[in-house]
Amino acid sequence: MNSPTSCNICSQITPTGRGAVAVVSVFGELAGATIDECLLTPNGAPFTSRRHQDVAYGIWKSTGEDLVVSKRGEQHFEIHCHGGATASQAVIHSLTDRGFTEVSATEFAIKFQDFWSVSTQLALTQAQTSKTACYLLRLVTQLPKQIQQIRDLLAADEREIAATQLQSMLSWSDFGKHLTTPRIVVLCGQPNVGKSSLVNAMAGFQRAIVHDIPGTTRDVVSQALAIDGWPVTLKDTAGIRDSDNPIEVQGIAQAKEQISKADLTICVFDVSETQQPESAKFIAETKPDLIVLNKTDLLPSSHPFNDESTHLIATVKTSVKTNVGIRELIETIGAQLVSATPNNSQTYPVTEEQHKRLKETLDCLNSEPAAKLAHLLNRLN
Ligand SMILES: Nc1nc2c(ncn2[C@@H]2O[C@H](COP(=O)(O)OP(=O)(O)OP(=O)(O)O)[C@@H](O)[C@H]2O)c(=O)[nH]1
Ligand SMILES: [Mg+2]
Repeated sequence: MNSPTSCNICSQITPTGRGAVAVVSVFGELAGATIDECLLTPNGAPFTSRRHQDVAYGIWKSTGEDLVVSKRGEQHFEIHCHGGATASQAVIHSLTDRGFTEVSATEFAIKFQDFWSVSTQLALTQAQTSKTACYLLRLVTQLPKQIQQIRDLLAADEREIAATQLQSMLSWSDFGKHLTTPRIVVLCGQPNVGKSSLVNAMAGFQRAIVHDIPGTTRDVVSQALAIDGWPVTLKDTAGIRDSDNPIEVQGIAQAKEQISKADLTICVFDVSETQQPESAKFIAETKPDLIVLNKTDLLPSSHPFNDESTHLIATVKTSVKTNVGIRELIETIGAQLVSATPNNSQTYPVTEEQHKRLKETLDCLNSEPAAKLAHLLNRLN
């Protein structure tokens, strides 16, 4: 645990917005005296005379607000107010009036814990599904332990073992990043093939406008959803074709940009319309990870993709109209997005900064076999 230096800081450590309780944490050499000055306890005795970890009810004199104060350490207190911004902000104002500096919850936490614990806890607060929260919750304790183990290995001059462990952690960086950052799935294709209809079918509501006029979608339409518990941003794009319409041309340019940034690109075709040579050209240009042959209700018994240009690409047949193949499509996307998961003892970075620190340590180990220990440990701090 880091020992905090002399300073007077306060922070709301619960999330902003509505909640049952808002907690303001206070630290510093002025903390005790300020709490005693501002808090009226039921028997009038100063709160700081209490023991470590004691909890007491009181009234915050300047606001008349009922609250509960707990003593976390000689210079560290927590003030539990009514939820919402008003009560906690009033407490923070009376603290800043008395010389405290308001800091973010992360800055406050980093005074007491190391970077690895704080940044992983912060990532946990950003989890969007219970599945990703489970992975992150395990890392809150295991990642700092693993970092300590690597520090110990370096101190014992076991550099090769440390490098192997760093390498193994970094091999899961992309998985770790996507525990909080949704993967991007882009649907592209020629106009009118049913891209927006498929987005709506997967989202479960009418997110995008659907129409039988080709060129309906212009802007990129994004929809957040969870596929097999993994956070995903689904992007519906403008149908790609040669066009003189300047607005459509912009939409098509945006569609191509989205394809270049996607984690998974899905090319949608209308089985009843597609000409094989055109489709092959389109596939060669967009290089999809998955092909969807939509509108099978119009042409149920055949499809035009039994050629060499597509046989290596996974294909799902759908009909939005008759609700066929949508579940299979969702399952195939999930399987393609996350083909492997780490075992329970594997640790890995979950933020860009964590990745950077591990990578720099490994690079240093590989490029400077005689690097000084302090130099290596600095990178892991
Ligand atoms: N028969 C049938 N019609 C469908 C199916 N899926 C979509 N459609 C219809 O096809 C038309 C075009 O659908 P959209 O979802 O707007 O197509 P899009 O690919 O988004 O079109 P653009 O935005 O113009 O690129 C609409 O009339 C839909 O109702 C399907 O599986 N079967
Ligand atoms: Mg559309």
